[in-house]
Amino acid sequence: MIRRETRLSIIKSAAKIPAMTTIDELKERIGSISEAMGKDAESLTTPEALEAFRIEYLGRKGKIATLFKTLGTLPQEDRAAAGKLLNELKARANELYTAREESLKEASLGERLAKERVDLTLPGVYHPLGHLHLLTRVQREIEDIFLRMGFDIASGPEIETEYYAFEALNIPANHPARDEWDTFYIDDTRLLRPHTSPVQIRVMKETTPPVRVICPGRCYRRDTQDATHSPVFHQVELLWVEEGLSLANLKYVIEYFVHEFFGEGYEMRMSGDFFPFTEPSVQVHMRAPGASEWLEIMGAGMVDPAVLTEVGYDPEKVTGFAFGLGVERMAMLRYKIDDIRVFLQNDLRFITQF
Ligand code: FA5
Repeated sequence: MIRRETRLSIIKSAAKIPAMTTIDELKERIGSISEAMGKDAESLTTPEALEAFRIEYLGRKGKIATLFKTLGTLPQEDRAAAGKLLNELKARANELYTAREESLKEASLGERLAKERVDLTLPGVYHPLGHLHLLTRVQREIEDIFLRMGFDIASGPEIETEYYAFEALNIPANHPARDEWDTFYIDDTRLLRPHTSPVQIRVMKETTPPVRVICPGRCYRRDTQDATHSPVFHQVELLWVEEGLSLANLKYVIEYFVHEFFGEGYEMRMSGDFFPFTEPSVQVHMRAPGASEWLEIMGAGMVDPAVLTEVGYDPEKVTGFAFGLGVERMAMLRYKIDDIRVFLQNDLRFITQF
């Protein structure tokens, strides 16, 4: 029973193998397959056709595999030569297949590139980069100089009470000095601060000497707007309270700071002034190289004993000095800006220069 089945299957498979009795017949067959294969390969323009080619020639049941099966029907002495010929045929089929596969890949890539082509001559999309306003930069630069000198930075509210803005600074209600600053009230007792000096009071009330601090911030005044005055401007307040400080220390700090900020070539002039909260009081003017005009940059002085007493310090033990510096004025001198109004006008032609 088993034998019969085995025989049957042999007969079946033998029927599929083309009978090949001589190597010449095999050569002829190889020749015609090779020729057909070359022609077929030329018309392979789609991945489907390529796959059909692979199955027809290189597949497990393909033409070449079928020829390999005939090897057994050849005389023993021809088999080696026939095997070699068949291997060459198979190698050629593989070559044709790979070459067409490559060129199809290239073609589809080319098609995609053509479709997705980027036109480099089109104008790009412009994303402008912003930067800090000149005043912010100048203020930070001033802060950095004092941080290096060992000062801390403090801040206070822009809406201030009369007590901190005036009374604690030795400016009672009927003092003539109020006229200059008595402005922009929110209600009966609160106003937009006209200077940063109230922050001195807040700091001193919260700490004990030694105090070494700067207080940068925005200020508001009723000043008529002109080339050097703006109703909104910035100051940096400085306060140093400790035992044994004198006007000479104040002068040194100002000179050192001015030199750090401006470098060489700027002239500085100090002259007497009056502030109810300092005694003696001075004002400082600067002149840019080659300029004829002097510009006031700050008011300064030794902290008045009445102010030290008000915050609970003993004026017999400690002394101190303070100044209020105009940030816009510093920027104007450094960058030769002759009108303060440009800082607030938001004109990009000005802003982007820095
Ligand atoms: C004061 O404001 C005092 N608080 C300064 C001070 C502090 C003195 C501590 C003593 C001790 P004055 O009003 O002079 O002072 O202003 C100081 C600086 O602020 C001026 O030198 C100027 O640079 C700037 N400033 C004042 N008003 C304006 C304004 N309207 N526009 C631009 N800058 C101004």
